Amino acid sequence: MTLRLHSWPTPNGHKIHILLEELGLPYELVPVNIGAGEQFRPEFLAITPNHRIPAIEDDGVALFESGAIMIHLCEKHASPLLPASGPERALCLQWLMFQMGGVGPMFGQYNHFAAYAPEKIPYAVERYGNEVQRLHRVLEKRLSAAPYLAGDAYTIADIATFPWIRNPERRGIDLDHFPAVKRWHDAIAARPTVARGVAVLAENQRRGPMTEKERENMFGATQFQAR
Ligand SMILES: N[C@@H](CCC(=O)N[C@@H](CS)C(=O)NCC(=O)O)C(=O)O
Repeated sequence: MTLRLHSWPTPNGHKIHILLEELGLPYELVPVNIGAGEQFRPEFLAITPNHRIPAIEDDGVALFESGAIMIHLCEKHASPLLPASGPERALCLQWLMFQMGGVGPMFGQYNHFAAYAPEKIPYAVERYGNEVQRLHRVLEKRLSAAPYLAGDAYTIADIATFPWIRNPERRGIDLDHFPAVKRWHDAIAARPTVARGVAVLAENQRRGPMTEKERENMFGATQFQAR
């Protein structure tokens, strides 16, 4: 049965678009327009009660959370993008969790308060802006010591983190101040598989200010309705 991927062109979606290109796996793409509220459709809620992309259906298994999806796909296809054992695997999972628990949520909150919040709350912008800077410094330290996050090899830890480092200007980051992160970013961006991954659904990428309807779906009562 063909793998089905429910996704949209956001950093969390791009992780899986890139991984599937790296694995060379065919898949059926089901776009979920999160600005239009398609994440609340019953058929999507049946796959993920968390109503967020990405999610997959694979051989009768429905999975959400991009990190779990990446681990599942690499284990199923015996991919070295998740080292099979030993310290390489532990380090890969460590940096994957650093992305899932740190980079993603903190950068997301920064975007929200800097770009989308209806009122400017300086404390929130400053707090998450500081976290964005701090997390870049952690990455800089690691990538000054090793070519990739888990060590010598490119892994899903890099794939998960890369989409959050693209477009650094959106987070007030100048990668010239983080030369090791820049070297790592440029090496990953040059991979044809990555270029193909970030091109998936690119024509739907949101540009310009949010409409009232998008704002309502993402941040309003619709988002927080009990389901
Ligand atoms: N921890 C989740 C985060 C997923 C997530 O936040 N997805 C966003 C797009 S990047 C989404 O679907 N948002 C829809 C909404 O907030 O309703 C993962 O890594 O899969």
